[in-house]
Amino acid sequence: MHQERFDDIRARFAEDIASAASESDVLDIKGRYTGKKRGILQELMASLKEVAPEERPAFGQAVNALKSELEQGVDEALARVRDAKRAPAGLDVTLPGLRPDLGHLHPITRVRREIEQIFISMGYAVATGPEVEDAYHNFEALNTPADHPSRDIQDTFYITPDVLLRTQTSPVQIRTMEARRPPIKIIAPGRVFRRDDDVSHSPMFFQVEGLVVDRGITMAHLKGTLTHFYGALFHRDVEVRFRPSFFPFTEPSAETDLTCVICGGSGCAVCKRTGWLEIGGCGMVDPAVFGFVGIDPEAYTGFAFGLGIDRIAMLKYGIDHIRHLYDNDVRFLEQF
Ligand code: 2NM
Repeated sequence: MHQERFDDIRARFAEDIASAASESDVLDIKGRYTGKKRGILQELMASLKEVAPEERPAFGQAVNALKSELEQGVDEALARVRDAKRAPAGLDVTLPGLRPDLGHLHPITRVRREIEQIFISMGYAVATGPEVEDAYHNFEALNTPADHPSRDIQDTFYITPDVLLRTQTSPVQIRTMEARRPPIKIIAPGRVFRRDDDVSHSPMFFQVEGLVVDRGITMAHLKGTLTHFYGALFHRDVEVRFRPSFFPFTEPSAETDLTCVICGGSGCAVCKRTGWLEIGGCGMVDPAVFGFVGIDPEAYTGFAFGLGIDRIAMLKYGIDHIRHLYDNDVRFLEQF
């Protein structure tokens, strides 16, 4: 009989299909056995003419039965290799998954929030205002005359002769003093813009300015406030030193120096061997500024100060170029 040929095909198919490792292996085997052109079953059917006439119907039925059997084998093998692709052998699905990368705050945002918290703890309110300002609030009311160099188009981004990108956050202090009576105790953090671009200057950077107006406010309050603030910010004992300076909006005015927080005052490359860091400016609000906002300079005095958040962030995190803060390169940002 032909039973042996059937058994032989069945056995070879079982062996082939068991060793199939991929979908293309299975499809290959399927073609070899059940393909319409020169498939093994096709050839088996072609040999029908060599079969005795009375056996032909049974032979034909047996070929068809074998064909469905092989097709079922192919389907099962396909299911098996597709499953294996989804969960390769050896994958332990009970292991914890990969932790997705979480976003986090930009170093400047972190430092700004820390600064805000320290002043909030001292009873200050946080004030904000427009980044696109008018010349009156950015210069005029700050006692900065029309011919002052900081008004120069070389230094300021003008939109029209009267509208500009604020060069400092002091216009927020002016707007606060216009709107409210003393006592006033605010900080104004935010973006400011100057036509400047080098290792320590960016055309857009962040500033915090502070303002306290009340009866009997003195420069001693200013120095004590800044000493406490910088100590809290850098988590160490620091000294603040005033060097006489000039700003149109304060009188007297001072540059603020801080004990170098890198070397502790003994002298290093960051403080250029001086033991001190230039960290900002400050002074007593000029009576002329009180005149612009309608506060009586005979009754009230006030102190004001300003500092750059970028510079603080660079010192806190040891960043050597301001550009790193604004490139938004994730390889840099991921370090914080
Ligand atoms: C500084 C330095 C010194 C300042 C003054 C005022 C205002 F509005 F009260 F006049 N706001 N900010 C000030 C004073 C800012 O930044 C370096």
